[in-house]
Amino acid sequence: MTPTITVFERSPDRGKGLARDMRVRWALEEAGQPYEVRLVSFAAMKEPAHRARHPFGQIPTYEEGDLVLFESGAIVLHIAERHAGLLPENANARARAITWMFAALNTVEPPILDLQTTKFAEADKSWYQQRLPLVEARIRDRLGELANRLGDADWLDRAFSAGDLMMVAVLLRVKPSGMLDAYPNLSAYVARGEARPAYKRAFDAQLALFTGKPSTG
Ligand code: GTB
Repeated sequence: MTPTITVFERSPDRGKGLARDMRVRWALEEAGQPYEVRLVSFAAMKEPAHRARHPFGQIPTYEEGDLVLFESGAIVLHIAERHAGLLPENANARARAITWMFAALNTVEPPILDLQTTKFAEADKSWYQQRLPLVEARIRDRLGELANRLGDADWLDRAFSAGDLMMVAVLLRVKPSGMLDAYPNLSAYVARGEARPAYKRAFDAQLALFTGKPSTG
């Protein structure tokens, strides 16, 4: 059964792939699974019909027959568990890949989100200039630790997995700030993710909503 995902009708990033449907699209592309897209406006997201899919009135969601999921991490894990290509067969390696998914979402993404909140919602506050370097320092701590662990490896635990997909998706959110540039191995890691054909297909599909040009993937 072809799943349907919800995405922004008009993403504020104008198709730069920063909204969280991108990670779901990428996982579906890695798994070779076709999908349908339902576009939702900011207003429609808060209506009962969408809240039945997503209690917090957000995107992305995932519908497959009777199954309705929200939370990008849960959706990517669902896809990875049901299709080959995103989780290793070996039980311990699989558990480690899932650990990296959680690390991306629970340890690396929160300070990155904090920076975005600080810049977009707190820039007019009297304490903004004091707070900004503290938030940036917390990101640098995490990036430094992650860079040390990755070293000169291509991926976090040998072969590419859903753990890398999620980590690259999270790091892409900090890339526009320029903070990644201080960690050449992380920049190269993100570039490896972006170079994957499945990533490119997912990126082109979401960008096509802005350009009006159909994606060619
Ligand atoms: N924990 C949830 C998940 O991982 O699925 C978080 C979902 C979430 O934050 N969704 C956002 C949303 O629906 C879109 S991704 N926001 C609308 C609302 O809350 O009313 C966050 C996002 C939005 C826009 C950009 N951008 O334009 O660059 C990047 C990321």
